[in-house]
Amino acid sequence: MTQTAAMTFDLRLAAKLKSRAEQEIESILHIAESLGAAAAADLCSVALRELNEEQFRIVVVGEFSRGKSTFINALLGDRVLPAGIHPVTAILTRIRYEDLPGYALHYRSGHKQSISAEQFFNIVAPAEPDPTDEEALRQRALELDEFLKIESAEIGYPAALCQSGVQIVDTPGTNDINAAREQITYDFIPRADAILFMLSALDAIGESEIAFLRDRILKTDVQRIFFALNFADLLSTDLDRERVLHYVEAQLRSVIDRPRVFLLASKEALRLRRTKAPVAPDVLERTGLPTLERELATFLVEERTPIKLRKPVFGTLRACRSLKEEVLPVIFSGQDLAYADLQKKITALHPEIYQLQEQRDYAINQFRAGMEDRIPKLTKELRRQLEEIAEAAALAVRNYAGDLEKSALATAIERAVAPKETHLRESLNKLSQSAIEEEYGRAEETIKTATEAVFSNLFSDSDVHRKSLEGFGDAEAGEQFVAALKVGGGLAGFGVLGFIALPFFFLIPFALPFIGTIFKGFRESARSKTLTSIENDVRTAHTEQGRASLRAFDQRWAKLANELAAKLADETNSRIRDLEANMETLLHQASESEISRLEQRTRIAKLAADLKVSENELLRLSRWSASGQFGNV
Ligand SMILES: Nc1nc2c(ncn2[C@@H]2O[C@H](COP(=O)(O)OP(=O)(O)O)[C@@H](O)[C@H]2O)c(=O)[nH]1
Ligand SMILES: [Mg+2]
Repeated sequence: MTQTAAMTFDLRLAAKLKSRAEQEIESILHIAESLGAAAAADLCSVALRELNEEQFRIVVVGEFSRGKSTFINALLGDRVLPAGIHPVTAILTRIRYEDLPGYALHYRSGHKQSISAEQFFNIVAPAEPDPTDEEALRQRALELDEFLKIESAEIGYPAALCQSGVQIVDTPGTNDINAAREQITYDFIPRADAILFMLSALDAIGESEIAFLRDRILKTDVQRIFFALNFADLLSTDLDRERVLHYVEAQLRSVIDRPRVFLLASKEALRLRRTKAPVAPDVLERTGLPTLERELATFLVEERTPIKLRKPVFGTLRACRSLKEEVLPVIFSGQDLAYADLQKKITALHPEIYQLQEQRDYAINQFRAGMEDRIPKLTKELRRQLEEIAEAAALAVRNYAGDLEKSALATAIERAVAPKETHLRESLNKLSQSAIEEEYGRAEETIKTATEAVFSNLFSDSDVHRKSLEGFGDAEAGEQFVAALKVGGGLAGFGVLGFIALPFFFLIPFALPFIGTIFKGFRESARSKTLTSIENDVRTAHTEQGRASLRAFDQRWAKLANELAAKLADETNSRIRDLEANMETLLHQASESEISRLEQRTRIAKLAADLKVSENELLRLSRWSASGQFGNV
């Protein structure tokens, strides 16, 4: 086991914060259950599940043979991934905790297949066939075809680091010209908690690496990047090491503020971690790995943990609010109402609920229609930008002045297209997001008004519930939290929608056409003829890709509308269920004798007090989240 890894990669504070949150959520869940408040209990259960599913995700990127896989192996303390493999067989691989090691492949068809470690190594790092053996070469070509059907791989591994909640993603080289495979890497970047950008201390940093950083990482808003200068063992003097470090830092500063750069000797670190004999700490320190691990851990604890806690904590605070504002007042007021009055009220509730259901259907229909109406404008914008991208790609070929060499030309196209593609995703996501916010917000408002009407009818002749509200109200703290969220979360002001922020790549699946298929008429001799034919092919390929993107956009939009409509229905239904359940609780309580009523009152008052304590704890946690001040946790 990787004892050393566990020690330098210390995530204990994160675990502590998490277990604090867990404890409070559990006690609020218990209170909700004791009060028979199903909707609030659901919110708490969901929050608990989210909390437990939260993992830190470290995504390792960089060009081929920078030592990405070797570095990951060193982190894990074992040879989990094959290193030194042929670029063609590099696939994105996720590694997470599992008691026993296990390997699986995910195919593009959606199929998942478990395989042995040996099979995995054979597929990803096959022995090179003898170039004179035709049968072996044919076999190899078949394997490669088969290989292209694989989308990604997944490894479960019993490493201490993973057990403490870290998932690691190994990505294929960023200079892979297989666009489909590259796309997967891009999809993972925005979802990373930390990005480890692997560079070589020998090559320092190249133009394509800067371009990748600028156009692919920084454009997605990911600022959490660590740079490692691997192969530091191959630099002979300290002076060389210093020099490379400073050079790379200076280069990086042109695109990023205060870059965090570390010298690293991954291969040596892995060797040391795998030796059975005891290793003096300073020997391992010299590989640079422990320093990097400490920095990563500190970053994950201080900057990512608060963000991870936010959603479950906020969900539970919503449950608290519902308990305080809806459930407890109803219960308290019920105790002061005569049984007969209550029955009357409950009978009167049926038509109210029926009306509420009608309002729900009305709001949902409005929402669907509104989403439909948005399509033409969004599609028009998408089409316009896709045409621009196709044109930019073609233009890059026309103006290409470099050597007539596939990968250089591909890089030129990529460089022309990448910023436009990023802009497309960003602007369209923004447009879509605000359209959805408006439509969803309108529907939510309709439902909210209708629900409130039911509540106020129910209690129009009694202000008991309002009084009890004052007793538990901690409105100020709640607002502070919401305000903190607005600042931190970017998207705000929404009840539900704030948390279904679209993933960056959700709406516009857009991949560069596979460059390899474009270079049909590639002949080094006839330069201008070749370029013209490539230009046409590039334009055609992009136009076709554009059509596919438009179709996919339509489909995803429709799917999203359906999902959100279902969510609206769910929300409303759970409010209705809650209302009905509350009425039942109320009736039940009214029928109890005076003495047990007194007992009940004491019991509920105690639950209410407990609720307040737990809520305050969560608010404290959420304020830490907003401020990053963990002080004396
Ligand atoms: N000397 C030296 N070799 C290394 C180091 N890290 C990786 N390598 C070697 O470099 C080659 C490429 O490493 P690999 O991890 O497969 O790179 P990847 O393609 O980025 O995943 C392998 O042969 C490794 O053994 C290092 O720090 N020092
Ligand atoms: Mg690799």
